[in-house]
Amino acid sequence: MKFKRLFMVLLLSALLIMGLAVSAAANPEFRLRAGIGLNDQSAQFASMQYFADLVYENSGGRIQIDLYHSSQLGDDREMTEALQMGVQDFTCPSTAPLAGFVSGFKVFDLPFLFPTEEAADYVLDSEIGDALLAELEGIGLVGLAWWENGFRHLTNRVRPVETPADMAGLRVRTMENPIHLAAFRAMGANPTPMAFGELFSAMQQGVVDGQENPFGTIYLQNYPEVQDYVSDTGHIYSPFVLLLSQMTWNRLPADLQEVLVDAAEQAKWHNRDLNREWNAMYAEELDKVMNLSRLTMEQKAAFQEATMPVWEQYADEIGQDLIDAVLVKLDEWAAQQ
Ligand code: TK8
Repeated sequence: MKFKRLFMVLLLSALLIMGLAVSAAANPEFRLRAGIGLNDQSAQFASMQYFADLVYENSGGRIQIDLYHSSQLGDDREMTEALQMGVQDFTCPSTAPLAGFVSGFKVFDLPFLFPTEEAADYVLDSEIGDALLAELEGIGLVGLAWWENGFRHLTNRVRPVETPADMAGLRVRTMENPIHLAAFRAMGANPTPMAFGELFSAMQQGVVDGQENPFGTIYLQNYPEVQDYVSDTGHIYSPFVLLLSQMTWNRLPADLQEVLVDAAEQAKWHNRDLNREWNAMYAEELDKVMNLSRLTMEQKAAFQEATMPVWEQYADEIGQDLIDAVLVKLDEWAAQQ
């Protein structure tokens, strides 16, 4: 009889603990929403999932992050504004459409600024990147980490592009950023700024002839269905920035704020590694389905030379001090190679 009672107590205790665990999973203390522009096949989405899983695990189930992809919650600028209003919790935009939010972000739009991804890491993870993230605090945003979109390459449906002359007159969609527009005008194109979510249909309807994005985006957004030519111009390196609403941050206790910061840092390296692996893989896939022009150093130099005037044109708007600081940091990186 005694054994039976002990067994029932243990069984009821186990059921109670399981019930509490299930109820915690069903009812997290904080249920947050994260929106991105890329689709659920992207390295960015996989990295957001990795981040969300880390946060859930390290918060003991107290924070659940629901992920929305493919611009379901809006485009980069709209989602960033939603964070400022406190109606969305996370997003991870390219820095280019945020130039209007943080002027210093424009430095990353200077054509051919970064020679490699590792050089970009060195600058973004330095006091320069920290200072730019800190500028977000004044506008209702918390910059959690610098993630990677990657080097941008040109696609179009008109002709192979291997020299600036080949770019003449091409109607190219760019992100909504004055320096990107100026760079493509300098290369001879006829650029149109447009939100990411509108891009595929604009190419499908012939509103634009081409666009520019990293290889993974080109492949996973099915651009080969509406584009015939891709050139590995690598004309601009795009960072992503993982953003949290200041209003959400303020609602969280310090221990959960720390969980988010730590998870963002871990997910940053996961994102960069995955993004580089997948961009290289998708370049090979694109070579099978599009006419891929792999430019020589000399051909790339011609595009770089054509875009140099843009640096002088925007030096005052960006701040020569910031540009010089980035160039000094890049020299520091180069000296270590
Ligand atoms: C996705 C965008 C995209 C960017 C663009 O949200 O707009 O072309 O490269 O990755 O940020």
